[in-house]
Amino acid sequence: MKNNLNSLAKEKNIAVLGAGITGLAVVKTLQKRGYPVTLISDTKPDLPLDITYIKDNLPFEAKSLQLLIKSPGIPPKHSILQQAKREGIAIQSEIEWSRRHFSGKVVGITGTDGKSTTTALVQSLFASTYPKTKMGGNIGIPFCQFCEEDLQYAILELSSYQLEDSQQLAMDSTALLNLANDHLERHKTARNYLRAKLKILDSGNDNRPFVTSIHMKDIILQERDLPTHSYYFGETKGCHAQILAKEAKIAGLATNYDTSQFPLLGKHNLENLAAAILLAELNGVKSQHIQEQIAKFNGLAHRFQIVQVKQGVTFINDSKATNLNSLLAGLKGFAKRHRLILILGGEPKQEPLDPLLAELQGRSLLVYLYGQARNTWRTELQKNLGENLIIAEDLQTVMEDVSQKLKKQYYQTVLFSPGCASFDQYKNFVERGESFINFVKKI
Ligand code: UMA
Ligand code: ADP
Repeated sequence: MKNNLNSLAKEKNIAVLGAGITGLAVVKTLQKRGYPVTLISDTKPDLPLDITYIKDNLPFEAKSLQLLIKSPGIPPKHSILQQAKREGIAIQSEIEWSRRHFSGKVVGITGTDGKSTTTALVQSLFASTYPKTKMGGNIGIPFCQFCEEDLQYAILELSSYQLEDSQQLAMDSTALLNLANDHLERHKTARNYLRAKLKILDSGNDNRPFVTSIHMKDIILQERDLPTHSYYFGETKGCHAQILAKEAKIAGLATNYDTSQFPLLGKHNLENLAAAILLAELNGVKSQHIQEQIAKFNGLAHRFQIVQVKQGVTFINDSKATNLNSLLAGLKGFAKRHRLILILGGEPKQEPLDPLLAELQGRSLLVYLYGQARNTWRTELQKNLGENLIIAEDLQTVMEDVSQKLKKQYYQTVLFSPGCASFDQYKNFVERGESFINFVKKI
């Protein structure tokens, strides 16, 4: 296969903004081809890189800079971005830049919740028909790493941060799973957040398949027309992938799929599966392969992950539930009478608590609240839950108390679904989830 990066010749004078996973991967991709790179970042990478590293200002020869490739975590107000805009330097997100140098087909998946799960599902469905398929993007593998590979498909999880600065992403198939309030600290308004998500579509997408929830139709119409080739999933009759939960089936475009052996719990995961089935069918994945993979998919860690069943109590780690929408999606799967211990806490997002309060109504549960959220959420939760709310400083204190409670009273499930970001006490949701798993092992 012809090397995709040969097309770089025109853009020799390149700078990379951000020295995290993305920035360093772009630097490595460029260096492999012998191109000089300038790395710009507020933090210096702890690596012996043979590069020009600068911090505060674009170099004096900035005018000769042809392209600035930007990492997703760089906010639009960053001084270097502002300066580049003033000087008329082309700015591209790592995703957009990589797309131009990747010759395989690309499936882009976005939404507020379920992106990683759906991306991994799509990857597993595609891989049986198209063995040269890899997943990447926000899931933790920078897309640029695929530029020199001979792949049939790249399945990309795309965050609003990655989409925000993109103009012409040229995705071959796209999915927008759902939308709820999130990342308002970066996008400021829900409208801006929707606009960033819709960057997954560009002028060419009218002729390419777009998959979304039936509930997203009206939301998208607030901002733009629906692409001509739009396909919907949901429970409603007439959806291209109709979820028939009671019959354990999803009626797809080509056939009905049996979901009785699908290992993931919850209605939200059936939505993710329906979206994945549509993307697979629309890209020619064989129905038989889809059916076989449905039973084999084991899900990702920290997303409604069953850690252990101990003496009749199921412990679930849903550490990736970093907002109320994802917490509610999991919680709704339990009947009101289910004896549940729910652990909430962390750094709350700017979201009204009403939907959570409504969902907690009439349930036989015990709720723990720890971390920064105990200051923000305490009063409202206490009004509704009274003595069924227990406040604790951190997860360790919570789990010590849970251990004592389980000796005295019977609960069916302990659900760790914090509904908040982890950053007040942990590095990220992975560290937080692992900490929960370790506490469970000690009980
Ligand atoms: N930096 C600055 N100034 C700033 C901010 C960042 O100089 O104001 C520089 C620093 O050198 C820092 C680097 O940028 O080290 C970090 O870059 P980055 O924040 O873009 O992070 P990466 O390590 O490149 O990881 C990114 C995604 N991170 C974010 O979007 C914040 C990862 O998603 C993604 O897996 C990775 O690219 C590979 O594509 C993480 C994430 O939290 C998991 N995403 C958010 C989410 O899922 O909610 C959107
Ligand atoms: P993302 O990558 O968008 O954060 P994940 O697949 O990692 O999505 O799941 C994050 C959280 O959202 C988990 O708590 C998971 O249980 C929940 N979740 C998964 N799919 C959905 C969905 N379709 N709707 C709402 N919540 C979901």
